[in-house]
Amino acid sequence: MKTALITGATSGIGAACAHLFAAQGYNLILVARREALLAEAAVLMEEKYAISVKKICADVRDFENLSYHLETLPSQWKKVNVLINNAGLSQGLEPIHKGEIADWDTMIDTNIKGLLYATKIVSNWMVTEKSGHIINIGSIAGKEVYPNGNVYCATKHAVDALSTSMRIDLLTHGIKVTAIHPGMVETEFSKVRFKGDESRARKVYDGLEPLVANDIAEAIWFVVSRPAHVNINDMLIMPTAQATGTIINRN
Ligand code: NDP
Ligand code: 8X3
Repeated sequence: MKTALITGATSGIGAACAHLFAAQGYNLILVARREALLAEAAVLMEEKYAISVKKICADVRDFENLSYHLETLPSQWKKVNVLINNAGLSQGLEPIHKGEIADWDTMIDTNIKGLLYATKIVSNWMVTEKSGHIINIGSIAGKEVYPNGNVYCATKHAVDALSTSMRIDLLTHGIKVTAIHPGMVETEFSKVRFKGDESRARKVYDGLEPLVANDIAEAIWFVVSRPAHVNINDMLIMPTAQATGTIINRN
């Protein structure tokens, strides 16, 4: 049986990937901070799909803790076939001179450093196995910048750059690296960006049909299920109603 490690598995794109990979018979290592949601997902998936789940209740920003949890897994769990670096968030949407330092730190620490921490640990295991596939969740915000997106866009541009770097560094180790860049996906993303302001979050999707998390999970599954000699480097996936980060056809 194959194993996928998914960061940010308690909601949105990560949760949808967990379901889809479980349905394909993968055992799962699920990483996130909300313990109750992790436990609920693990029970549901083990019962529904007859697979095994390891829950890692950890913050990807804390390398020591993440490393402790992952490195103390039984050795059979370290044969990870697919790493989905999905944990990430935006905090705030303000012009640069009004941005909150705490928000910037959270985004940089989660979206860049957290992704690097999980990659450092798991890519070492993949190098030992001489195989593996790393999927990094970037964004349209990693391909272009939009007003007030500043630091979030910068973190996703970093994910784009790191994906290419990883592909180069891991080339001779038989490890594939793919960056998936979604446009607007209706998840908890906007609620988190606007710090629980649900009505502001809902307005983001007013008058258009956004992507849903499963659209992205299905694209990831397509990427992962290609033959061994095929790698999809990069995928930009948008709602039909969204042409660029800012040009949106609203009813
Ligand atoms: P959600 O808010 O629905 O999910 C984010 C997930 O990340 C949650 O499971 C959350 O779990 C986890 N997470 C956040 N911070 C941490 C942390 N420090 N440590 C561990 N886990 C963490 O958002 P999405 O599903 O939309 O976002 C997933 C990824 O997709 C992100 O990288 C985001 O930037 C990217 N993206 C989203 C788009 C969108 O429009 N929604 C578009 C383009 C990219 P918990 O709180 O339990 O830790
Ligand atoms: C999330 C998509 O355009 O809201 O990465 O930044 S966007």
